[in-house]
Amino acid sequence: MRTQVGIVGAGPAGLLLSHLLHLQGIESVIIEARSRKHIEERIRAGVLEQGTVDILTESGVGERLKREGLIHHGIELRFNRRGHRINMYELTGGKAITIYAQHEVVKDLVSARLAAGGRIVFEAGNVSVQGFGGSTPTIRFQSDGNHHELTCDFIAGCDGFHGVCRPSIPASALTAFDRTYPFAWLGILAQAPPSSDELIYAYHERGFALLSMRSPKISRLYIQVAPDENINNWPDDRIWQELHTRFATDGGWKLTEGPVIQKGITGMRSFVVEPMQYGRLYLAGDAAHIVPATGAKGLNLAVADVRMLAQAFADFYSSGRTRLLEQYSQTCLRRVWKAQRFSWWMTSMLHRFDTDSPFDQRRQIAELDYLTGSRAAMTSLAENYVGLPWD
Ligand code: RFL
Ligand code: PHB
Repeated sequence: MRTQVGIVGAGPAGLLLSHLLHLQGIESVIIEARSRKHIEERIRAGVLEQGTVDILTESGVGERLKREGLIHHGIELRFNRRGHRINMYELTGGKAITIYAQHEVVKDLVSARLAAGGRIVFEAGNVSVQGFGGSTPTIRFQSDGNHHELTCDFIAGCDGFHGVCRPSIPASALTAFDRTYPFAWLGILAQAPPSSDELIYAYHERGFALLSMRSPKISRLYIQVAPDENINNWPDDRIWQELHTRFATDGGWKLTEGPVIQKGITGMRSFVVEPMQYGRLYLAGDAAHIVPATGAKGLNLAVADVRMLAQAFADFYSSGRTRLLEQYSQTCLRRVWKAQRFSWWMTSMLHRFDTDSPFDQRRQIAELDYLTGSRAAMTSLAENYVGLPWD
């Protein structure tokens, strides 16, 4: 088998890259370890930056997003039992975020690729990448009980944080930057109408809590828990009780409960590998970097990477120029590090750290108090949250 760009992983990064390449007349094949059902049901992110919405729309996969996505102009920060709205729309000159689940983006992209005759190999076994240090990049995998070899001009490693592409690069060629946080998030999906029209990020002495949503009927809620927490210690009643406590206001705000339809625990980590390229292997999305979820940046960074990568491949195939490919890593990393900084800052400001002294806790409250009272500070949060301009 042969193609121009071999893509490992059918997450948002791999699927969107394949779609954008197709629009430029460039052929690709996606090799995915899991089933179509699995990737289309995996509960993950929900916040799309304005630029992410724009690229999905402009590339022709935004029809359902436009119909079903919930546009939000603001978010709320809640602390000391009071809410403070940040009007992002006004502060950024008319930018917003859209709530639309990541697995819906994945469904839209899978169906667009298949409708256009795109090739996605699902449930591929023993995927490995070779030859990218020289001129014959190859992806080997098993499918339907047979061994296959896909030769390509380039490989795009879009296989997420636990994929095979990054570890296949000689360790001496990469530098990793890593930070783990001393807490995790316990997240639920509940069949309950969202108790607020907009997202609420809450700082509380018992820990952070977040109210988000997926539709007018489904709430998505998170609480900060210990990093090694066992989900079996959290029956639904205990989760609701904790949510009521952390979101409580003096104004008597009410949290609506409903049946919990999914729950899970997610670790919080910052990670970047540099450079995001080795020979003819290009890393994109979570394969190259992950952020703690507080800034809602992971999916959006994956989209920003493949937007750049698709442009660089298009330039190479149309003109033979390699300049954009050579600059790919450097260009992406500037945005990646700004998103890392923002995600780290939101995480540090809003969570309780066991090691914090009473001084640190007073400082956190002062930071929230300053932020919600200063137009300059709110503008800084808003422009990062809706997404910084493309380079
Ligand atoms: P993905 O989505 O992990 O896709 C990688 C794909 O590669 C496949 N794969 C392999 N395929 C072949 N061979 C192998 N050896 C393979 N190993 C893995 C996997 O099966 C998978 O299909 O990476 P991608 O495309 O880079 O996308 C990144 C995003 O998924 C991620 O950054 C976000 O979900 C992070 N995130 C959020 N991001 C946001 O922008 N906004 C949010 O609101 C937000 N909330 C979240 C989040 C992540 C969360 N979790 C569960 C980690 C909330 C949560 C709870
Ligand atoms: C979500 O809706 O899953 C979500 C929203 C905002 C975040 C993280 C996750 O910061």
